[in-house]
Amino acid sequence: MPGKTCNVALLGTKFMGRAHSNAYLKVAKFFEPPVAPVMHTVAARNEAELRQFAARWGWKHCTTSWKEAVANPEVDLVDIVTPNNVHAEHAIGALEAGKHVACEKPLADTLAHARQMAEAAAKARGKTFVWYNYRRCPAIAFAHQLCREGRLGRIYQVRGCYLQDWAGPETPLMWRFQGEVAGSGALGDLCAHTIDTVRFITGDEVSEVIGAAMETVIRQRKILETSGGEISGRGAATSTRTGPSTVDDIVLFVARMGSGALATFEATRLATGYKNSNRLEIHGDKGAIRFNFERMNELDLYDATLPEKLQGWSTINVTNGNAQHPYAGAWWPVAHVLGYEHSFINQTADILTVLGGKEPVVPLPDFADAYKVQRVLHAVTESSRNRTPVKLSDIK
Ligand code: SOE
Repeated sequence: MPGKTCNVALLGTKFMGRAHSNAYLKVAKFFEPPVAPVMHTVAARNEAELRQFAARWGWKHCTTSWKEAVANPEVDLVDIVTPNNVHAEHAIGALEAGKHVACEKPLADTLAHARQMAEAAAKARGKTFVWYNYRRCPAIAFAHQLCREGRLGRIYQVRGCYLQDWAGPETPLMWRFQGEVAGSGALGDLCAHTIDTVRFITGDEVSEVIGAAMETVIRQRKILETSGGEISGRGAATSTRTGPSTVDDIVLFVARMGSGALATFEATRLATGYKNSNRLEIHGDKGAIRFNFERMNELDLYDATLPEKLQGWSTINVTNGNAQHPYAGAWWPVAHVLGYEHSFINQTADILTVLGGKEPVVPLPDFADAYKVQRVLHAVTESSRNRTPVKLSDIK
């Protein structure tokens, strides 16, 4: 890393572009990363939107050519927030250009693309990172630490469910509903987070998908055409045309973990009434944890090693810097809580820490690690399609 700065090129704008831009802007205000980010270039296809985005967030340069951004010798880190089906092209191009690469989740739309990314990363000079940002909600990072300390003991059972309700019949045919772009629906968009979080906290891997069901409930969605004829994700319908949604709105599966624990996973964008309820429960012989992102600063802990008369669920507000709660020392006094955007700022601090040759607060997923999640996504899809169990040992 030349000097103590890292020139960042962001590929893509929209929701994750905003979350990442905000993180680059804020990180050095709250952390002392060994390498400071420079918001060097942002690339996107729609020039008018791109210029407005660059000006609003303070990106120095903008280009409609991702290849130009990736080839720029001044760029050190390429950050990919484009749709899933171009993650591989963008990431492999950046790795071959000698860059470090950060990529939004899931790693890719398909197992084949994800494998190409992992193989390219294994040969490349640059480091790789994947934005499984929920690892950096302090309560989840704390659960990781507790589990690794042995506080839960032998894990019996895991229960993860990620519930949203924004994908009803009125939601247009965005790229997230086009299988050839997204790869999958609730599975890759939401369940990928849960699978990664379970792996992260327990240190265990899914060894078998025992059974899975994936459902496309809403099969036709309105096509919103922008002036450029693109399919937009928002605004009033400009046509009565509809197109096929080819992804899962709901996914459920039962899995066996390598330790022998049984796990149930659920992800849906049709859970009427739930907006972003990313929940996890892990039960062991010494204790249990409960997490719900809608109360993201809190972790519920059950200590089964206490005398029975003292046992009960305790709710820990994981914001106490004096107690060395992860990331808490960088933020506000205890109980002055954090939000969604802080998970991205915490991750940006860890990425810059690793680029500076130091250790992150908790492990960061690279392409090889995120490929393990993609193998589970593929196993779920195969199990649902064929209505059979799928062992992960059968998936390269
Ligand atoms: C939409 O489902 C979404 O933005 C996901 O893509 C994100 O990964 C999740 O953090 C919030 O919901």
